[in-house]
Amino acid sequence: MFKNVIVRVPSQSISEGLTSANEGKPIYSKALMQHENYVSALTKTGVNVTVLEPQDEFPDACFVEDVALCTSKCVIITRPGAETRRQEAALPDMLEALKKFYTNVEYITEPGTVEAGDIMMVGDHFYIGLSARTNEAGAKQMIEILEKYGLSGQMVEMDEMLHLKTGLAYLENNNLLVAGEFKTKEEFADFNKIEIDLDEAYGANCIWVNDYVIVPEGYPKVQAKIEALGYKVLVVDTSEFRKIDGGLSCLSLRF
Ligand code: CIR
Repeated sequence: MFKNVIVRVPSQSISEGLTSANEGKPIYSKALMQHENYVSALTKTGVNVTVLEPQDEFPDACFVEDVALCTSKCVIITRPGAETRRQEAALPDMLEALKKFYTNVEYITEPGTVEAGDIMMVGDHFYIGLSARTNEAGAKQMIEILEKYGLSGQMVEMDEMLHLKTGLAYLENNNLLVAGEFKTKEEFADFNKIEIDLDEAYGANCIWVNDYVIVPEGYPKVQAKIEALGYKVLVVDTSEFRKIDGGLSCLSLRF
């Protein structure tokens, strides 16, 4: 079960966020409303939500998932691979918030780069995607830190997606949503795989929070598959975050 969540309110500069999508710029007022709805959905799952202030200097800073890996034993502050995002991991309000919950604070250091959107937690084991943002040096450091605390990790090669969790979501009870390149990966062969069709691939970025699954609005096939597994579903519109390659998981740290 998760007790705590940290989010950051989007800033007006969100229109300048990094993107590979061709869907136009996020509309700030809409992004703010969608973020509020996201926080309301999280609150329904019973977690305490810490809400950090927007950071206009960092257009992608609302995607807090990338700057830290929160485990049951320690928090690991990452070193984002995207240069425009690197300093997000050092923002004082984030460090202060994390230190309220964690006494063990570790750091990824140069030449390592990691964005924690590339890391999927399954119990005490962590799958680490090697992406354009997370390199092998960073993944190695991450695994060493995890092992120091009795946890474990393994690397996963990736070719297509921005982040590992762009195309994977672990819903507990061995259930794993898989899209695109992850459908055939050997590493995930023993999971109960729920395959997501290409036309709803974005919908694979759901989050499990305390027996609820939060699903993005507009992906009816994904939603139906999750409901069929017996989960309580909460739906949140993420259209403005999608325009800059962001989704439900990226918008929070859950621990
Ligand atoms: C970026 O390119 O870094 C942001 N525009 C989107 C980050 C999404 N984060 C995630 O998937 N964990």
